Amino acid sequence: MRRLHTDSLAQLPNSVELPNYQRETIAAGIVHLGIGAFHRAHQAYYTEKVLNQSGGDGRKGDWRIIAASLRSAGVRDQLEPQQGLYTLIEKSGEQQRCQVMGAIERVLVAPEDPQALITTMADAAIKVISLTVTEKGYCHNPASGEIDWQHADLLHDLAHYREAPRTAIGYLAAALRLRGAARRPVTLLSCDNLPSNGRLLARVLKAFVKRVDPELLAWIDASVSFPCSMVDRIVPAVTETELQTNAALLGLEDNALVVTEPFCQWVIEDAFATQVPDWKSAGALIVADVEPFEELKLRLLNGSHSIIAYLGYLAGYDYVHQVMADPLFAALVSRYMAETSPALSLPEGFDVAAYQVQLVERFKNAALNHLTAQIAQDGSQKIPQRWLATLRTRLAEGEDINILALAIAGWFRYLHLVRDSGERFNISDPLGERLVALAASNERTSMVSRLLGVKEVFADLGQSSPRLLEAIEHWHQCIEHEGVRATLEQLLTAQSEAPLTNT
Ligand code: CS2
Repeated sequence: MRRLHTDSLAQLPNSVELPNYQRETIAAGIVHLGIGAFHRAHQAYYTEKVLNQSGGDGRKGDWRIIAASLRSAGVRDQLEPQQGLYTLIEKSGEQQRCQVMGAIERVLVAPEDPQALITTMADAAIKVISLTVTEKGYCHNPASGEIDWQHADLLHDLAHYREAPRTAIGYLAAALRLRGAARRPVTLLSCDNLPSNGRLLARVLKAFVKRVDPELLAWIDASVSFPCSMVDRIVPAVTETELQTNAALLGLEDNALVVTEPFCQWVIEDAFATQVPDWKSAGALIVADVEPFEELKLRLLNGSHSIIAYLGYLAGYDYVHQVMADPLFAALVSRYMAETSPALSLPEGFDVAAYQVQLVERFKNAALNHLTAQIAQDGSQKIPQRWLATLRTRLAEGEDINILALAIAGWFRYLHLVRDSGERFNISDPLGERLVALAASNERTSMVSRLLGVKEVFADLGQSSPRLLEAIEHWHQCIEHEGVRATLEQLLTAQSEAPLTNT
């Protein structure tokens, strides 16, 4: 079978949309760090829309993307033989829409040639450097949002960031050093699921620069902006089977395709130090304050996702839509959302009830094979912003905390690396080794208080609330002895009769 390539585009079925601009006439204006599936289905998708509007005459500007991978050569090796082209496949039920994307000009693999990436990031043509490096890529303490000086790669970068950094922070510091010397302002745009992601990036990066190059700080303050942004699109990792099925559908082999849902949202803070693509015309919302949107999305969408992931995975469900097809879990998710919503500071005029209904529909999308195990990764980096702010508010107001205690109990149970069926598994989390050891240890303090004592996740929450400790212990024991489904039955029946406000 032929590979997707400029020369093979004509072979695609007519229903597949193609770039309508001359790719080679449009230059790059963006460097993106973290070329995973999410970027290809989100920011690249908005940028592709802008490029398609240019109709080939470049009137929308030189906004193609030079993407970088900070670790492996995988995506470069998939995209390079395809000249950066890949297919975006939107799926919902039986519906599907396919579009070939041309926005990515090329992919750099950072460890192969760190200097090539640093000089590209510093190039005058580049106006925006954006990031999807996942939560752990910010080298911060998840509970406090401050830089983590224990981070091994960051310590490496303190000494070597000019020649061969390892972290996104090191690369940005090296590029800003060159940009500062040449007086080239830049917009640094975080697209990761973190609260006030732009401010977090600014805080960590400036703390690093303060140690390595303090004179640069004044220039950064004057010439670099860090807009916050809320990003939303469900993009499961693509499987080998999916590559094969879609190849049959397209009639071409495409090793870099991405499968996603039709829904897509991007809300960006209006804080640009440079020109940026006209993403607004592509549907992005440019607002003065992104925080209400971030909070809403992190706590309702991502918070539900994490509950679905840990409890669903333990109960034996591999995919999100399977979890949602189980009425007990659907009831749990709706209870979680109902308890999360009151503490939100919503964007003005926002219909949160409609948003919740839409989320449930998105989670039920059976055309997406979204693995619970994928969402369950990196829990230590995700849980603080997804569950704990709501938990703090509910504790302070004396509200029922059983759903959130159950969620945390589910995570703690997950750290025992065994599903309800007895099947064993491994986890992926930067704090994984320590967490698993704490979960397994025979020390006399209870397992729950040991895990609640992990400050990077819970800060002082463990010490401050005996009520929380008790509730987590209760639900953890239920899960351990009776399994997740029986536990849910107990919780949801008890709650519909009389809320267990005192546990
Ligand atoms: C998910 C997110 O893997 C996860 O942790 O919750 O990737 C989620 O699918 C996206 O944020 C949706 O916008």
